[in-house]
This record gives sequence, C-alpha cells and structure tokens, in this order.
Amino acid sequence: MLCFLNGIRAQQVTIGKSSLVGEGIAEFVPAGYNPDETPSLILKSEPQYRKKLPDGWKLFPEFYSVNKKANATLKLEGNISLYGGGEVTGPLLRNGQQIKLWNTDTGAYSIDGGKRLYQSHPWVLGVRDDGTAFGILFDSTWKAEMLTDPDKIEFKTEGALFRVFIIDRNSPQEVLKGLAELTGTVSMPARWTLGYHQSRFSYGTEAKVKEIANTFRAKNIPCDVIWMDIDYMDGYRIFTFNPTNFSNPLRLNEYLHSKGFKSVYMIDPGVKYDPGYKIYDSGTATDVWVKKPDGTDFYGKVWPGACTFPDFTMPRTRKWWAGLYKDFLAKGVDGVWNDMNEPAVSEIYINGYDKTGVVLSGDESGTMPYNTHHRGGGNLPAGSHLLYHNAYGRLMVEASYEGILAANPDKRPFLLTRANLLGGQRFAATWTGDNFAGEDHMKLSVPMSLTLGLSGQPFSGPDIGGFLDNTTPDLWANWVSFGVFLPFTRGHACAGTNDKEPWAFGKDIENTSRIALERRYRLLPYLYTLFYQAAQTGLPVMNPVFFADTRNLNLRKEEQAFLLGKDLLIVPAFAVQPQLPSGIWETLSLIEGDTTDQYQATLKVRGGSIIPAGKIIQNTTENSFDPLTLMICLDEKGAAEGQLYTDAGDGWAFRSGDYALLTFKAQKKGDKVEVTFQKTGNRNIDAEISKVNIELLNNGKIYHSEGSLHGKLTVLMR
Ligand code: NBV
Repeated sequence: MLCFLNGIRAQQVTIGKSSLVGEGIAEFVPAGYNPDETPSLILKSEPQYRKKLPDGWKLFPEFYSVNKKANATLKLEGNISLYGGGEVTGPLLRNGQQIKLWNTDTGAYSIDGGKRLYQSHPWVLGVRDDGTAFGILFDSTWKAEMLTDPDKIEFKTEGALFRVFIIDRNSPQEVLKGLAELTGTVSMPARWTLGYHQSRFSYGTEAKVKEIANTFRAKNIPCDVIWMDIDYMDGYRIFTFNPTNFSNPLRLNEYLHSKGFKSVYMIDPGVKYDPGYKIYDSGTATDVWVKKPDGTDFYGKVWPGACTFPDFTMPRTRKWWAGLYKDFLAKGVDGVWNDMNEPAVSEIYINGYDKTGVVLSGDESGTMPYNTHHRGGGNLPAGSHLLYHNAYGRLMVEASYEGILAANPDKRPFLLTRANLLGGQRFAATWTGDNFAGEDHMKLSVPMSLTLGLSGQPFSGPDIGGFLDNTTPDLWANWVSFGVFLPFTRGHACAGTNDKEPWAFGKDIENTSRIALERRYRLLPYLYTLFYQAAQTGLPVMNPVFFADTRNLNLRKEEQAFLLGKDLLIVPAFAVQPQLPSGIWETLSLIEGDTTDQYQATLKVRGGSIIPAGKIIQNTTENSFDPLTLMICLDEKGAAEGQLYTDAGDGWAFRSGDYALLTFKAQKKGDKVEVTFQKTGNRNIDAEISKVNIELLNNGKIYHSEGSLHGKLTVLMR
C-alpha cells in the first residue's frame, strides 16, 4: 500500500507473521523479510517457542519501505515516558529525542544528545502513567536513526526489512527482564572487577606502573586494577610488548599480583601492515582481513599507521582472533580492553605502502567506507559495511571473550569495550568513552550509565575525573565521590593532561578520595549480590530513581540521584533539588567522616531493606566479611528483607553449587528486632563470615548489636 511517511512516499509493508515468543513478548516479521539481508546479531538465540499472539494484544508495529529502505514505527497512545537507546547523551527521559545509530569515535561529545557515540542500542523502553511498561527492539544492525517522539517511536534504517520484538509487561523492571530473555545477561563478573580501577593513557614504563601500584598501598587507598593503555605495545602492534619499557610483562604482572592488583591491557582491532610482524603474517596467511569491493585488502590508518582489519563476520577470523589471546594472557594479563572498535579509522589507503591516505567525509569519515566488504560465514551472510559497521565491536568482543575464556577456562573473562551493540553485554563491560573534564560531563555520567542499564548493559561507568583536558581538584573530588557508586569505577586520563590519581590533588582531596573508595569497598558484598542478580535476571545494577515508585510521575525525569539496586539511594553532592521517592529512607554512614565531607554523596537506605556490607579492605584478595554488617531499615510494618550472594569470587564452581545465597529477614517484635535467614547453595561460609554486626537505622538513630550466622541475630531498639 502506498502512503506518505513524514511527507515522503512510502510503501506500507504488511506484517507477514506475528507470534508470542515469551511471556508478554511478541515477534513481528514483515512480509518479505529475508534474514540473509538483515541477519540477527542482537538476540542471544532464536526464541525457543512460538505461539499465537493472544487476543487483546495491543502493541503492533507498522512496517514501511521508503526508497527500498526499511522503517518500523510504533504509534503511542496516552502519556508515555520513554527511555533507553543505549549509549546516548542528553536527558534520561528521552521523549522528543533523535539519535543516529552509527558507532562513532566522538571525543568530548556534546552533552545535549546531538552526536553519535560508540555503540548502538536499537531499543526503547516506554513507561505508562500507571507504571506498566513496554519495550521495543528493532532487530537490525543497518545504519539507522531512531526517533522517540511523543506520539511515536520510529526506526528508520538504510537497509533491508527487519524483525521487531515488543515486550508488554506490568513494570519497567519486568520489561527489562524480558529484554534479557531475548538478548541475554551480563556474565557473572569476577569480584576483582568491582573494585577500583586506575588507568591512564599511558603509564609508560614498568617502573611507573609499579610506582602507581605502590602508592595506592602506601597511602592505604583501596584499588584492585592497574590498566595498560597503548604505549605498552611495541610500536602499537597489538599482542606485543615494548622491548624497552615493558620488557618483561610476566615479571610486572607477577609483581602486581603479589601486591593484590590485577592488570588490564588494551587490544585494538587494527593490525599494523607490517610484513614480518607475526600477527599481520598469521592474519594474512589465514585470510582474515576486511576487503575492499574489488576483493583486495582494506587499509586504514590508526595508531600504528597503515593497518588491516580482521573481518569478524567470518567464523574463521573469530577463531584466529580468539587464539591470539593464549600467549598474551600467559604473561599474567588478567583482563582485556578493546578500544577503537567502531572501528575508528582516520584515513584510508589504496595499499599498505601509501604515505598519504584519503580522509572520507560525512558519516563515512572516521571509519570504513560503506561499501567495504565483509565476507560473513556460518549464520552470517556476506554484506557491506553499512550492514555490519554497528556490529563490528560486538563481533570483536565475542571473539575476544571466547579467546580469553579458552586461554583461562577456570577464570571469568573480564573485557571492556568501547564499541558494542544491544545484547553485547553478554561479552563485555563498557565505559562511556572520551568524556571531558568538565562539570557538565560529570553530571552527564549519571544519565549515561542509567540509560545503558535500561538498555541491557548493567556494567558501565565513565572515565572518572574526565578523560580530555586537565581536571581540577574540585571536579575530581565531586566526581569520585559519586563515581564510586557506578557499576564500573575507573579513573582514566588522556595523554598530556594532569595527573589524575586519587592523591594527585592534594591532601584534602586525597582524603576525600579515600573515604569515597572505602565506601565502595564496604559495599562490595551488596554490589556483588547486585551483579549476581543482574546476571540472573537482566535487572540493572544502577537504577533510575523512578524504579522506587513507578507510579510517581515526579520521579520520571530524575537523573542526578540514582539507585544502586533497589535499596540504596545515592544523591551526589552536586544534585540540586533532586526528586526523591517518598516513604522511609534512612541516611547511611559507612566510613567515619563520610557524612561531613562536603563532596561525598548522601546515601539513603530504603525502609524494608537489609544491606549487606563488609569491612574496609585494600583490594578484593582480602576477606571482605569479617565482620559482615547488616544495615537494616524497617518498613512501616517493622519488617525488612535483603540478600547476600557470595562465592569463590572467580571461576565457575558457583554454577555447580559452590555459592551461598543468604536471604535475610528482619521483624520487629516489641522493642526487639529478630533477624533470620535462609541459605541456598553448598558453599560453606563459616570461615569467611565468623562475626555479624547489625546496624539498625531508625529515625536517624542507629541501634547496634553483634552475633554470628550460627547464633541468634537480634537487636534491641532501646
Ligand atoms: O588508547 C588511547 C585512547 C584511550 O586512552 C581512550 O580511553 C580511548 O577512548 N584511545 C581512545 C585512543 C584515542 C585517544 C585520543
């Protein structure tokens, strides 16, 4: 049927097939859809069952073809709050926004939502006034634009027809669980990845890395991970080490391990065009490179100069790439950082020997031309860069994840990626790229990480302090003080900027940083439990305030304050008149001085909850739990509940029962509060948790008591 769409002649495409593929999850397939033109790279697997759509199903997309380019639209009725879209700038509440889905290396991005960023999440969450919610997933990686208008959600691609999935459930949390049923969840991270990470572009020598590590320990500032940016490599050749400055990486990593640190090293996709360089030669011999339309190798400029690029659409390439990690990780490397994988390409060359390249314009600039050829294989058809660009980082991290896992099968892979696609949380955590050392970017880091969480990616955070430009002491102090409550907590800095370690800003700010980091470390038992829940259910770790009361419309825009899990409210010091949920919320102190330090965020515990906290530790190789503290805040009925999940902290034994999940319940009887718990899992935690402290927060007062998991846990409110 011919019609007009946004004033342009369009062909309406009928829905060829619709079915129910999960509880409240519908799949819509347009007539003429061809998976060889739009393969699915977002779903974890094809839905297991398909049933008839129930009578009364309300949300139907409309499909169009505009000049042979596919479009899907969902008309909206009533007042709907829109969220999602993944890695975006601009507000948390996304009504009236427009984004381009074209993964782009955009440093110092504008804060108002105008520019493209590094990832693509073709997903929108809608919340109705009554708190019920729906979500729409556009299953396409073609270059696209997504509009979240007040009256419609529109997804306009530059490619072929695609499927749409719509989830309609009774709360936004339930919709996010549905998204996880389709796209999977984060894989349970190792405990050390939840500690503080210290990075810089770059700590340039082995001696400098050791100095940084030692300063953390000397100053008693908790930290778990030191990061190696590109300068550890030999001339930016991936999977190599600089023979002078990082001559013995195994020695360095063993040194870091002996001090309770882990190490993460960067690996970019561009392989230096350098016959004689092992990786270039083996990639060439295996025939893995992305091709130009004429079938010859594509060359583009990145850090090492002219590079070839692995074509991750080919199973052969992913296998080859995965295999490269074995020797690399054998040097004691604990985690991997995949950068520049949009892919970022600054110039293109006719051949690898060129001295001058061509700089492309428009959306092709900064990456490969649209017609660059990807060969595909397995379930993936051959296709153009216009189809596969947005999946490049996602396919790369799948291969990296597999390689890291194969190299160290007894450890949980840790991978951080800059580019990714909806669903890519299964393989890698993320950070919000090259932000700027300014107050606006600091504030933006809250809605950015919240929105990623509402788009399936729970494990994210910004470069604390700001990557580009110098950071002032005041900015650092403000940023680190709430940044420690973001799921991924890493300080990072660009080359040429000032030092940005917690001690770099003078004694007072060092103290502020220590308090903030000690607060995070005390909360590790809670955080680890939240990640366990995220891995189980797909619920975010960091949540918008409106999750506390989905019917309170005043909370829908709140993007300064946020929730950690559902029980802890974080109000950053910069927040001006934040909209907070009503009900019982008690102020929580975790560290001496944390409620008087001007920079620290205010923490509030929800009435009805029990938060498990540990003691201050310097890194996660230390026992967090002795004592375990239960922070209890009763609801109106004098009851509270909370969970603690613990396991070996790494490895997979938890999958066969070596874990402990404790569900605590507190009930007030007279002036006595009794705490009981139930345990599932086979892990014996007696040695780890020999003592339990109780802190009951009530009307600004704290009631203390002590006990153990084997005795009675009670606290008197007098
Ligand atoms: O590898 C250097 C940087 C890195 O520090 C940063 O975090 C990435 O987002 N990388 C980009 C390359 C370009 C920096 C200007």
